[in-house]
Amino acid sequence: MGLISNIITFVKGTESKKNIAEVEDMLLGSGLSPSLAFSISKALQRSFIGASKRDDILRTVRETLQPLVVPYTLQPLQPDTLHVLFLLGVNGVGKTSTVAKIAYMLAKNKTITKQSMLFCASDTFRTAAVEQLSVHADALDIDIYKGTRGQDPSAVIYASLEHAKKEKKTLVLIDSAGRMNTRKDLMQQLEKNYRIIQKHVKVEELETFVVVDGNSGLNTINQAKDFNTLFPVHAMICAKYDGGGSGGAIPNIYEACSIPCAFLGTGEGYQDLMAFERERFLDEFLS
Ligand SMILES: Nc1nc2c(ncn2[C@@H]2O[C@H](COP(=O)(O)OP(=O)(O)O)[C@@H](O)[C@H]2O)c(=O)[nH]1
Ligand SMILES: [Mg+2]
Repeated sequence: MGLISNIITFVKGTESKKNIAEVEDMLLGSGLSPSLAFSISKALQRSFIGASKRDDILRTVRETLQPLVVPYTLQPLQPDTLHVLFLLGVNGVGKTSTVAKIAYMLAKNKTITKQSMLFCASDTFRTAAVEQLSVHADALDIDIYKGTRGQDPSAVIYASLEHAKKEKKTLVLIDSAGRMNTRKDLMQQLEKNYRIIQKHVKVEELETFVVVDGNSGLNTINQAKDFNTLFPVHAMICAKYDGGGSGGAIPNIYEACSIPCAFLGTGEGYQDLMAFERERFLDEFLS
């Protein structure tokens, strides 16, 4: 049974505190943060406890979530202006795959040609990571700038941006090394990466994305918050949305730090990336 059907069963014809607690548990069980679960159950309590109409309850929950479900659209690219997409996130969330998927989508939409893009493999901590992006670059026929193992990621980023300018590229997609958001030293390195990028492109030509694994529960809130304290994060990308998680990370993160959502990852193929859409997401979340 879906979230709303469950709530309705409990809300029907009662005002008991016990049932409110159960509604909150259901909201928590659907992946929402405790503070969001609390505000939604409060909204239900104010309006509809005692009422049993499915549509009324659905509307209340939807209206409470709606302002926290915010789509983000990529900035338009200008010819002859270098633009950078910088992807961040903890290990294994889906950064490298998402770099490839974004490039695939942009080329397919004819937003930009493959020749005008460059991948930057700045995850020099693991040889396999550079290798992984190289495989995508070959498969998609997109140029790649690679660091060597153990090289300072900032140096790799610097060199890749110089290279991009020389080669008259329009878009550089930077795959960063997976960072534990709790490791201060590693996070400082990311901040250095950011400063290097800013030396090459104007502030409006840099977009930063935190990639989260949609199945990681409430951990994603702190991940997004921590990255967002280093420098402004423009949007999140919720990878592995196909993995059975509810997508609760999306309103949770927006509530915690006002980061909207650009894309959903929906599988392992290049085509498995969707622009994030509010109403469609709410339909799925509440079904
Ligand atoms: N099912 C599914 N798997 C994904 C998705 N995005 C990434 N993956 C897989 O998750 C694993 C880790 O992804 P990777 O891009 O290497 O993560 P990174 O460590 O953040 O760079 C790989 O096996 C990917 O194929 C997604 O949206 N759905
Ligand atoms: Mg990676």
